[in-house]
Amino acid sequence: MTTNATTPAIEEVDTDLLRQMYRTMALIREAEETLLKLFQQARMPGFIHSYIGEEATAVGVCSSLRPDDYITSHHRGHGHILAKGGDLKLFFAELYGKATGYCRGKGGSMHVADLSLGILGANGVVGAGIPIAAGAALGAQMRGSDRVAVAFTGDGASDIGSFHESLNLAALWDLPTICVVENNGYADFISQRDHQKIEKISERAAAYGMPGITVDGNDVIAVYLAAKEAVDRARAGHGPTLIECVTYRWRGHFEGDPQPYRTQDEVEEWKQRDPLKTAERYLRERDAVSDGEREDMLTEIRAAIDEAVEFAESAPMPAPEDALEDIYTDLVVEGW
Ligand SMILES: Cc1ncc(C[n+]2csc(CCOP(=O)(O)OP(=O)(O)O)c2C)c(N)n1
Ligand SMILES: [Mg+2]
Repeated sequence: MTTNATTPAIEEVDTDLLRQMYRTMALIREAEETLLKLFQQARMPGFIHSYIGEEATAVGVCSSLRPDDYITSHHRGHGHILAKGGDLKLFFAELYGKATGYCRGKGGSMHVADLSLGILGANGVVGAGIPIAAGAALGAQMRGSDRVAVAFTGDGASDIGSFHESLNLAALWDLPTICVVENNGYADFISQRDHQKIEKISERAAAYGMPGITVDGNDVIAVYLAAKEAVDRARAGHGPTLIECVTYRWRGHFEGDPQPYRTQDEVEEWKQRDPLKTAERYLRERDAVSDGEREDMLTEIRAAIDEAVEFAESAPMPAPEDALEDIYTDLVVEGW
C-alpha cells in the first residue's frame, strides 16, 4: 500500500507536544547555525553535513518514540541525536573531538552514539544504519520487548543494497522497525531524478510487502502522525513501515560544497517552506505562542548552546595513549 500525503489532522496533536516539537526544532536550527559559525572560524574540526531545513523530520519521528526506543542515524545526523534527547555538552564536545565527548572524541560528527537514549549511532557509511536498526528490532522481538527501532536514511541510501536487504527481511519477519527516508532531493551532488527512475521512494515498500507512505517532511505534524501510526503498528507486532519524508537541505552536501548542481532560486523557493515557520504558524493558529515567548525560548536555547560550546572548547583532547581504548576489535599486531 502506498499512500499519498494527506492533510494532517492538526487537532490530533496536543498543544504542549506541538510546543515541545517547535522548541526541539529551534534547538536543532540554533545548534546547526552555531556549528556553521564555529566551522567558518576554524574552531570546529572535521566535516559538517548540515541538517538545516530538515528539522521537522527528525523531530516529528522522534516525538512519536519512547525514550527506550532505538534510532540509527547517518552522516547528516545532528538533528536525530538532538531530537532523541542527546546531551548538548557531550554532543558539542564530540564534534570538537574532545575526551569529554559522547564517544571520547573518537567518533566526531558522523559517529555520535548514546546507548542510554537508544541512539545506536550515526554512521558515515551510507545505508549502514538500516540493517543495524533491523538488527535492534530483531533483538527486541526475540526478547519479547515492545521496543521499536527507526532507521533514518537518505534518498541516496535508498539505492544501496543494505536498504533492500534490510527491508526485505524486516517485512518477512514482521520486525518492529521503521525506515524513514529523508528525501532531500540530492545524494551528494546528484539530483534524485538522476540517481533513481522513480519519484516516490515509498513505492518501493510494495516490493517488500510493507506499507509505504510519502509525507511532507517539512511539516512536523504530518511527519509525527505518519510516524505515530507506523510506531503503533510496529509495537503491536504488525511489522515495519517505510516512510518517505520529502524535504530539502538548505546548505550544500557538506560545508564548502560550491553546489554547481542546483540554482539559488531553487534553494530560496524551499526556504519559503521553512519547517520552523510552518510549526510556528500552527502554534499561532492556536494562540499558543507569542513573540515574547518565542524570544524567551530562543534566549534559553542560545544560553544552553553557549554553555555547551564553552564546555567543549575547554575540554582536553583524548590522550594519545588511549587511542586503542574503546574500540571493538582488540587486535594486537606484534611489533606495532
Ligand atoms: C557506502 C558509501 N558510499 C558512498 C559514500 C559517499 N557518500 C557520502 S554521503 C553520500 C550521499 C548520500 O545521499 P543521501 O542518502 O541522499 O543523504 P543526504 O546526504 O542527502 O542526506 C555519499 C554517496 C559513503 N559515505 N558510503
Ligand atoms: Mg539526499
